[in-house]
Amino acid sequence: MAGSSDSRILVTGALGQIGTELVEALRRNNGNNSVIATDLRKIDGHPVINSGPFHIADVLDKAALEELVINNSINEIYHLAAILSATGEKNPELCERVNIGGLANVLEIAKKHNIRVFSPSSIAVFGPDCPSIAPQVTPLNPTTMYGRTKVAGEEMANYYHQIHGVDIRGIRYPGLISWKAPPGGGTTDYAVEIFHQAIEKKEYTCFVRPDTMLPMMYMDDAIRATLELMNVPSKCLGPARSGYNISGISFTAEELSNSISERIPDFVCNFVPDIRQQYADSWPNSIDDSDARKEWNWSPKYDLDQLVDEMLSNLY
Ligand code: NAD
Ligand code: AKB
Repeated sequence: MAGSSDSRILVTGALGQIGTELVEALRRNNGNNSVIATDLRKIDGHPVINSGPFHIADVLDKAALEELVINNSINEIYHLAAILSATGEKNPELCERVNIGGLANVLEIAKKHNIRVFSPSSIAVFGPDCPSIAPQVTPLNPTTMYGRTKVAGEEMANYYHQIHGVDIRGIRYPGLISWKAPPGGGTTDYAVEIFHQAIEKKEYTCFVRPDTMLPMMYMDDAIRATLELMNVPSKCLGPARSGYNISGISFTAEELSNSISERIPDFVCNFVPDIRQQYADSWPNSIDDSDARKEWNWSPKYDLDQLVDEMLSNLY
């Protein structure tokens, strides 16, 4: 179980937006040396590298990943390495290779060494035919390569669970908003960039229209959801186990900008949509998370005002 003294954890993509905070939480709960952080890149002085074991590892190098698993007696993997939506549309071949190939390697290693896996999905699994409040079960017809890899990832995870008994779990994270690490090339990045620019320049050019409404979540809620899901007994989880809908807050880009202006009165936000508008338009406005609430008691804590207060007070 996550949080138990015998957890030996490996995190892929550990220097990214989520990994930076998830590794911190996992090390707090399990001890620094029980959490082996890995990433394709190294960032000097990064808190993940300074606070415990770190190795460079490409998730496409299955042999190297397996060696790390064996040498460190790993029994749990948090597989965060991925190419996100906007970067993925610039390089769909890389997106497909990393997101599907990396997960395939992790699943094979998990099967062979009896490892529990957390593998994130995304609201990007939904497409334009999804109702504006996305149900847990609905046709998944994403327009982006990233979304397609996430649908495939959920299906691969279900297969390894059903056929090979691998204990794998996942969450369809909304757009995540945080201040400790920058976002890694997604469509929802505007909701983080706006805070940095509001503080540094009092001006931001937002790449989606003011009326763009997307499901979002403060990082503290996402980390708590991840740990809570991994701590639930496997028998409590239903067919959504590889990609639970979880809901945080939905707001338009204009509502976010107005909320910042209430706290920084001379802040000006301009709206100049680019290609990322199309990806945003293909995603739902909000999320029905009743399965997660019922099966593992999921409930978000942060509303828009709390999120904006937290972001500004931590970035100032
Ligand atoms: P990120 O881009 O910030 O971090 C991903 C990390 O993976 C980076 O540090 C990168 O160096 C690493 N990486 C890329 N290719 C690699 C490879 N071949 N081998 C090893 N490492 C590699 O992403 P994130 O926001 O931390 O997202 C983590 C996971 O959560 C991803 O699966 C993503 O799809 C999912 N997710 C994130 C969000 C969000 O808003 N941040 C929302 C939904 C889902
Ligand atoms: C992205 O915008 O690509 C990510 C996501 C919602 O998966 N933040």
